[in-house]
Amino acid sequence: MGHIKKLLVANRAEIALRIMRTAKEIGIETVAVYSEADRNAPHVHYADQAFCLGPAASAQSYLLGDKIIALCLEHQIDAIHPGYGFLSENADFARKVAQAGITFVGPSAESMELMGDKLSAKQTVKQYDVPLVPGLDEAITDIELAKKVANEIGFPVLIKASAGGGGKGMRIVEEASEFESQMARAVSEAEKSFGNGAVFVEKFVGSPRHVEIQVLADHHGNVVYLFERECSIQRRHQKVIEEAPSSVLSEALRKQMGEAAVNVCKACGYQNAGTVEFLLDEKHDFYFLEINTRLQVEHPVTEMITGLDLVREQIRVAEGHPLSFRQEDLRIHGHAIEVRVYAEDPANNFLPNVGKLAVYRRPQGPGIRVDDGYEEGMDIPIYYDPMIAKLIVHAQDRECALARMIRAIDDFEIVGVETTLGFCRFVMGHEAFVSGNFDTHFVNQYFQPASLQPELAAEERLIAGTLTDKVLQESSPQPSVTSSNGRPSSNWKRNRIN
Ligand code: MV4
Repeated sequence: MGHIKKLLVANRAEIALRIMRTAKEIGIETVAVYSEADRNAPHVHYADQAFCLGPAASAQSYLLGDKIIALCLEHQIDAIHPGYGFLSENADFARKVAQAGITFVGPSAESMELMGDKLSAKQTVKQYDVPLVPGLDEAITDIELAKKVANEIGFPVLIKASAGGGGKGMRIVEEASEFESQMARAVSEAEKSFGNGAVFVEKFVGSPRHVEIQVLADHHGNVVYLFERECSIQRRHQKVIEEAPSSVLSEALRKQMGEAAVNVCKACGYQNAGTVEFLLDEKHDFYFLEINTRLQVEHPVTEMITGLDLVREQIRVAEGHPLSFRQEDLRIHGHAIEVRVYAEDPANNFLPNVGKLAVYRRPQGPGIRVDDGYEEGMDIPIYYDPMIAKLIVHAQDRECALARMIRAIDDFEIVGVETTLGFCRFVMGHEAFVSGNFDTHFVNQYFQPASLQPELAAEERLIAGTLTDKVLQESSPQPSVTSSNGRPSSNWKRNRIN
């Protein structure tokens, strides 16, 4: 706590840059850390000072908490921002940072621990009137009792690992006869993956939406919610598209969910920025799932609709300032959508497709924000998450935001690696997404690799345009490269000209 003069960002790529930009704006000196693979990365050049942590592998670089703390002590660095991933949700690291007298820009080790365990999280929030999925909030020890509960709530049920989260360690049980065998598998998986075999049982919510609430809590007991993000468009628990606000929340439901999220924070003594995840079912009943005790990848959509800088708020809270606004001061302004641009091949089961960014041109113009960590000519390293960029748009309403996102995707030129841009373009044009009528099954339900080639159909409809196109091509020949949106870039432009 106390004024921060020099901040180390224990992360890389876009989020490291994102955090350092705000730090510079508020007059804080910035320190980068990097691995040998990131020697020439933009986040290293951008910082006032930079230190190499070690070889490329995360375990030998970005995960070396003790080395990072030692650097802080040696170089008069008074705070650490962990970003997301890496050390961001490691309670032991947060504790050691605090014990070394360094400010951790995030929640306390205690609330991380309490909420990291799903059973203790459920037990913690249930006294605060937070709706929970029907089921047990204790580890199953008596299998007969667990079966009785499962029969009461009705099949299918879900067995979840208490130490799991983010979709890890879940098993669906369709009928009573499978209960024991699925339970045995769940326990052994949980022991193997987390070193903790505790599992519990919940009603299976079949077609949920994933709606999460951004919260901000200071060290003086003030907690506010910064509204919701709709994150149902995901693939194997990896979000691909996020938006704010959700097109299905009424004002009343938004307030209910927001207040439930605030109660989750109060229950665990939460401080700093956090995200409370809920499942929202078809009847629009909502259930608390977990709290993510970090700044999230998708935080920009919340920044766009609230006008706040979440990193600035995080730093101010960590310095001990009270929040400078109340719940009543907050309003939703317009609509924001984010798509994640990964170096993955959507035509090939989203396999990582790392390589050199031979061409890299960002879209520009009103209401467009690109958070990225690479430049043209750079290699995307194989060692880390293959996200290249986040493309965020903001507009007056959802329809305008959608149109703006389509324009921005079309203007984004990436050559050299396959990316998820074409997939995102497909989602933006899909009737279910456009209407807002979708859930977490969207990708499995609607996406096939063939969805990436709509220009075949478009071409037939655009016979009239072919002549114009010929003229265009003759007067200014276009290279016939395939851009990352999965379509020949010349076709892409032709479709837009017509
Ligand atoms: C569930 C569920 C259905 N019923 N719990 C996946 C991530 C983890 N945070 C919890 N998850 C789920 N929990 C009950 N009782 C369905 C999911 C789920 C899911 C949740 C949010 C976003 C995407 C998802 C994809 C598959 C399953």
